Amino acid sequence: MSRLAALVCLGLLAWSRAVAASVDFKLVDARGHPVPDAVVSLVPLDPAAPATAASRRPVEIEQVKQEFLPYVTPVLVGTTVSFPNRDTEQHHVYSLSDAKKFEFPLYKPGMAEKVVFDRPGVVAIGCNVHDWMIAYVVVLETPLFAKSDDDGAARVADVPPGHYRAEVWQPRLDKPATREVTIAADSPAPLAFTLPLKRDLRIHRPVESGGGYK
Ligand SMILES: [Cu+2]
Repeated sequence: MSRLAALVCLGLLAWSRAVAASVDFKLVDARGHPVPDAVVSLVPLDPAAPATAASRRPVEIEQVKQEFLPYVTPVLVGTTVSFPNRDTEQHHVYSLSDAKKFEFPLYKPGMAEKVVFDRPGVVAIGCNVHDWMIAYVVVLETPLFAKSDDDGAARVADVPPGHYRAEVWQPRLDKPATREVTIAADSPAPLAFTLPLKRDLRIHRPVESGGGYK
């Protein structure tokens, strides 16, 4: 590549970074309470959507105090997830989901099997020994995603301007909430969603067991 071409490429790269926007999501339930553990994503609708840096860095879902941590993990399709057992006892980790079926029977402390999530979809993971243990891996085809925090806030960074379908997935939604949005180069207004959540059907564990969740 000539020096001039290289300079032009660098210039274009800097320009595309400069015009990329951060898109904030603000999620509440029907009573106005913030919704954590939701996966938000932006699916490009333009025919020639600009390529974005894909994030396939390795991800962990550990077992600690007879819980999976984290509860919800969004990943780009093709990501490897390891499942380290950092507990003092054996688990039996499994998924029956279409997007990825797997099973680690007799899963002893110190083991750390890996799974490549190579198909899009939601994968529910359980433990045959401890019925309350549950985790979700949300496998996405777009690298533009984030997970909401305790304030119901999620930020997707480095979004090239364009036309997108904004999607929100949460374990207590019957189906993802979606909306078409146009992202401009300047700071867009936050995308506010009111989510019709179902009851939380997770099994609540006694506090003295040391586990549980809010
Ligand atoms: Cu278990």
